[in-house]
Amino acid sequence: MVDKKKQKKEEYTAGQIQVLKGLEAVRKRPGMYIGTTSSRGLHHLVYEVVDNSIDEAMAGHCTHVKVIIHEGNSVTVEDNGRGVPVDIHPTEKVPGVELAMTTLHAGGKFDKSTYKVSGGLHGVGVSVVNALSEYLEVEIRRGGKKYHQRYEQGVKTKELEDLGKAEGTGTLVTFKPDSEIMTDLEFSFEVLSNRLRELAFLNKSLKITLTDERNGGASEAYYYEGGIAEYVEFLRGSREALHDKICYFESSKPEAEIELALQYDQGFSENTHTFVNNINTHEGGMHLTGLKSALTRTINDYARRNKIFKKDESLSGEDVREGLTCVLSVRVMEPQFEGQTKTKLGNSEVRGAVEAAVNEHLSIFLDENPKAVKAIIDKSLQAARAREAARKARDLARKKSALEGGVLPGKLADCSISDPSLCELYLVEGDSAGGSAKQGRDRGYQAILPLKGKILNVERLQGRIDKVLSNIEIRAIITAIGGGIGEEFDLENVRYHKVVIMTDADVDGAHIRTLLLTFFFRHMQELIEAGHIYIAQPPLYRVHKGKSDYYAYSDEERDEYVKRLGGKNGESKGINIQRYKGLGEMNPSQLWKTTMDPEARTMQRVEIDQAAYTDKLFQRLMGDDVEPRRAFIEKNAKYVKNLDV
Ligand code: 0RA
Repeated sequence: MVDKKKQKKEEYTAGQIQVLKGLEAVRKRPGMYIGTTSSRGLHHLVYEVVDNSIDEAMAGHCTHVKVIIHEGNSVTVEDNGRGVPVDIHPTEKVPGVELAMTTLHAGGKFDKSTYKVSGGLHGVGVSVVNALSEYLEVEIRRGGKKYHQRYEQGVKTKELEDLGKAEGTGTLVTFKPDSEIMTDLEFSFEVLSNRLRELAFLNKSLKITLTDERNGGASEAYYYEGGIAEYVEFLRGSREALHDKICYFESSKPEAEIELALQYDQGFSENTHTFVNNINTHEGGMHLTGLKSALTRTINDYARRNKIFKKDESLSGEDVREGLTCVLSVRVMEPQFEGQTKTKLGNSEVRGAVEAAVNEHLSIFLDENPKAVKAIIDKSLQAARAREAARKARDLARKKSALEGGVLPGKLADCSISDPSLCELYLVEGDSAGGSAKQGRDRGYQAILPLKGKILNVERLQGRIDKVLSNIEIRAIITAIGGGIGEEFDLENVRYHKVVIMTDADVDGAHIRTLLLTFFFRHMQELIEAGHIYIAQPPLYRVHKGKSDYYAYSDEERDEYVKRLGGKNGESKGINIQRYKGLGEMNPSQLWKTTMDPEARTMQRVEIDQAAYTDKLFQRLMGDDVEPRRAFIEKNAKYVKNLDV
């Protein structure tokens, strides 16, 4: 005979065991769920919680999302949506909110009829955040009442509590990432603000606020009635517009909801950013393909119809995208994300939908804005001519290098093995540091290319690839790396899988580093995306006493070593502190030990986290406008405190 009461109890226990197993899996392998336990994963936790509120906004129920970074690095995300359901789930026998907080992928169980941020890059669900938090508290206002529950390391510390009467509806989640799991615990205001701003642009008329309660406090609010049209204006930044009116439209098709904004400027780069359900599709995909075909076709058709072309002229896709700032945002019910980073839209039906929508609305825009069209087509024709000139210049450069016997640059001290996956190329500022690096290196797999003087600022020469190629230092870098540049860049031919920028820790060094990064970003972006670009981290100090030698990479570390050697500050007890102003102050063996030896060095890998943001950054740092650069350097002065200003 089966005892009913007992059976029920066992069911509950089995459910609990499932929950614990699930959370345990997350805590055991956090990387599987959030990528990393370092800074990137840490911020991912916030996005995961925010995404739920954004989903609620996309469903039309929420107008304001508040994010607060508290002292001690806990974070609150609050929205004025409907509130997470609190009623007991019919089969699981726990409140809806508890289910959401403790079961993996529970998000979709509630509500399938709306677009979701989840399912793409993030979308692992808030239960993962819960599992990876020292504590998480949730507060819900719903049905005239307020509810509260608390969890520690994903496990509830009490049942959902009814706190009595309350007005309005909404959800508030506060969590503190668990220091037993996360290796980074410090939230970056800047990182969060960039993503939240992006989300506000993508969800027009949704207000997102970010408050930092730590040291002094700061607060920003993002609210854009114009949505991605305002995003385009923001992204264009200081580049001068070619036409005043931004082309903007929304179109609802069975396959997708489509929103597009674009504007041309006097610059030469293309800045197209595509999103699917608020996720940046870095690798593009079907929606982007549809957009590109429609753009090329519509502009060519217009020019032909209006007899703007000379007889056999036509414009290529690249020609019509030069100087274009464009944001395409689509909402798809069941997005298929493909590609290496799962940021490529695979749904083929979306391609035709986007193509048709862009054909239709761009034609209308062109017909209604004759002055804009003229400027756009003139510019595209110039692009076509410049492209032809560049092709000739490249041919010439190629022939020239053939004349030089296809040889590597004379200044390059190459390594002896040839497997790119094992090889490293150091780009070293100055001949003297270059000399030390040559002597100190492991010549088996480490190659050295010393760079003399200033590197060309390519940001001011966009579209002038011939000028870029005429610079000797840049040519040496291109030849040494071996993959070519721009549209012809081929990762397969790259000779080193680590290209390491090694500059002095002073203002000039920072400048050269930025110039090099600008060059890589504009002309070898794939090399950055493949994770092949690094920044060497030479020590800032040598702390020396008797036979002991310590190298410190920060002020804190220096103080730590001083303490370890029994001193209070630099002067005491025969401790000598040497501050390295340049790489040249280290002898070859010190340079090896501190900066080049894989066993001992730390290197920073360069990542393009937010291509839109990075584009703006280089615009500001390296473009023609002096003012934004000064503002940027002043704003970020705290990050350069270690530099020798
Ligand atoms: C599913 C159903 C309903 C609300 C939510 C999810 C919801 C989840 C989160 C997470 C953060 N904020 C949220 N706001 C809402 C309610 C469905 C209904 O009321 O009919």
